[in-house]
Amino acid sequence: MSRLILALDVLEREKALEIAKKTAHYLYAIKVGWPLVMNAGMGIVSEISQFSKVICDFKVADIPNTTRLIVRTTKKYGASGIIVHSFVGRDSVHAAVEEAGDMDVFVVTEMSHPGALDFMQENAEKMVKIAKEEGARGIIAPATRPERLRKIRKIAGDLLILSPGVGAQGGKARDAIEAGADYIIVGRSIYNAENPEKKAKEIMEEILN
Ligand code: OMP
Repeated sequence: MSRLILALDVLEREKALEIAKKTAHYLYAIKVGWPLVMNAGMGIVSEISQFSKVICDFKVADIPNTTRLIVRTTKKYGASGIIVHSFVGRDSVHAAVEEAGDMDVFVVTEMSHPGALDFMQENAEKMVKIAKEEGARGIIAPATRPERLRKIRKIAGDLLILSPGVGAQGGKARDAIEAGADYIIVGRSIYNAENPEKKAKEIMEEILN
């Protein structure tokens, strides 16, 4: 099975559907976030869900009640997973997992961009602990810092690790897999490629085993 997740951060519904349909058979899932949903509406989640798992990257960072409402709505549109922040605290992650039921919850830990060093890195291990103890399905951890990924893998237990930052942000898919990532998240390198289908196939094969 593929270990590649496409971050479908394009702004037009038609383009999104075209790329999604051409690449889906090389992917584990398609990640849809604010850029696409704000332009195409939540209906795009249901449309893509007809032929692929959809993980909604809403990076929810709110009080438990608002978190519940967002998670419930995301589920209603057919998503198979949702990404939430953990820096807001354990109670919000707890609410997300409880409300999600059989939908997967992925918790952001240390992010892939340089700004993650300002606040997130020093708290990453606490965030992993919260994700684990609250029963999340997995976490997000950086492909741009394989040494951090390795450390996070050691404490993550059964949590799946989804790792963004490959390609446009400088990370290497193979390095992230070797450091313990279960799935690689790739956006621009695929959707901006001249042939997104070919690019998805290449990366899928690179991280197959
Ligand atoms: P590219 O940099 O274009 O490959 O896209 C990466 C995707 O992963 C984007 O959708 C980001 O919003 C997302 N992402 C990160 O890049 N870094 C993180 O730490 C977390 C995420 C995420 O939660 O998916």
